[in-house]
Amino acid sequence: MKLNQIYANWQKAKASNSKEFSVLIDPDKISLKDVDKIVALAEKAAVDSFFIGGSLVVNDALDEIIIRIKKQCNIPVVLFPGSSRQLSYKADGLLFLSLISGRNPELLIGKHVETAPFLKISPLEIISTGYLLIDGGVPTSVSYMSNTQPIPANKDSIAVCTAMAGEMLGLKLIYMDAGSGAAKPIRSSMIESVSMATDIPLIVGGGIRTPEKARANVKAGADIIVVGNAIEKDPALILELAAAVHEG
Ligand code: 1GP
Repeated sequence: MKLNQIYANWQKAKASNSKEFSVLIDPDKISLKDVDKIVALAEKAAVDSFFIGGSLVVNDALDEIIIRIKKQCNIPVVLFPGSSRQLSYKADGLLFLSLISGRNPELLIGKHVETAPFLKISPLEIISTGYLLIDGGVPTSVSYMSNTQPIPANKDSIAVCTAMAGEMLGLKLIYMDAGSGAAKPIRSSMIESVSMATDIPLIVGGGIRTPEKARANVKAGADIIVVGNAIEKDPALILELAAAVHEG
């Protein structure tokens, strides 16, 4: 288990109010050729990290994709696992997600107990993360697969109390997600309320398609913006999205 390098950088970035942009790669939706294209654009755009994961991940390309990325650049690769089987020692870190918006004990602690011995001996940096699923207007794979209800999009106070509880429990990050391909990304007012109520880094993703929304999110207090779907459709968007986030 590696100690604290990725997380320390996120804390440092938060302290200096510099905003980060992360590209989400779903191993089920990308070919190795597309990986090359995305890595080249990510280097050009000074992308801060890659998140790798998906709700299912039915193919076995996880290791191969990470090796391919790492051969071409030094951008950190962080696992964002949709299930406890999405584990690769080739990555740099892993978001150890607790689905605190839901009430499914398996995703609050059960899977963590099962995977703890493997993670303990792994070379990965393990980053405990309070994961909040927010209603994005359409039923998402995450809510179906996790058998949990998302927090209603307009209930800022529920998101705030959930994030505060996560921080008090000692989780190191909050990840607010409307789910991949959400029709409606998370509203800025909810991001602002959660950001004001907590001191740990705040990741926001789900349905972000434009530089304007990415910029609005960082202005509202998000520290790291994650985009997957829109980049799968148009990889060149990486440049505009990263610039919008970095300008903050
Ligand atoms: C999903 O937050 C991520 O878990 C990114 O969402 O694919 O909609 O950008 P998109």
